[in-house]
Amino acid sequence: MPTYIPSPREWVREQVELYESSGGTKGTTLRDTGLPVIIVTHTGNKSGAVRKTPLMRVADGSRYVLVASQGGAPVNPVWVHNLRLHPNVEIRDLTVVKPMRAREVVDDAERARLWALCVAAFPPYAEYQKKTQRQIPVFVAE
Ligand code: F42
Repeated sequence: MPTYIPSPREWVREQVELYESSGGTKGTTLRDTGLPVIIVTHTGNKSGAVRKTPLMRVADGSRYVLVASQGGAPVNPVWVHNLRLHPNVEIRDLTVVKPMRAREVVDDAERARLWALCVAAFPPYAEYQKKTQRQIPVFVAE
């Protein structure tokens, strides 16, 4: 079993810890927004370690849309590289945990349709995209 390496960011690490230790009944929203969060468990592209990343919950039917916004930072979050190399992930949505496969969305029309869902679920994504030069990567977990 590869080791789990928690996020170096304290608030992220603590959210994962609370979400998982409560079996998906606590720590399931983003701070004071009250908007739902999922936990994506994936594999480090260099370390091979288990990584856990909370993301906003954007549902498209039974699929999830994963948005690599990182608050509109200039560079992609590291988990983008992890998902590109190791697409098999596990997604926790509250009490339900499912193995899924993440695929980066490259088709413009598909991305446009999904982006509208993302912004509807979490309006700040639109601001984050304006803030950064990069096109924010979007994945579908299915
Ligand atoms: N981030 C988003 O991008 N989108 C969201 O919708 C989002 C929502 C959200 C909700 C709640 C919450 O608590 C956090 C939320 N975040 C959201 C933040 C998100 O959880 C991540 O912290 C953020 O996207 C940054 O991702 P990151 O993968 O860059 O994480 C950093 C902090 C990190 O963990 N870095 C590690 C480190 O040690 O510096 C590296 C982890 C890693 O994967 N390492 C690789 C490996 O092989 O293990 C190798 C490193 C390399 O260089 O390739």
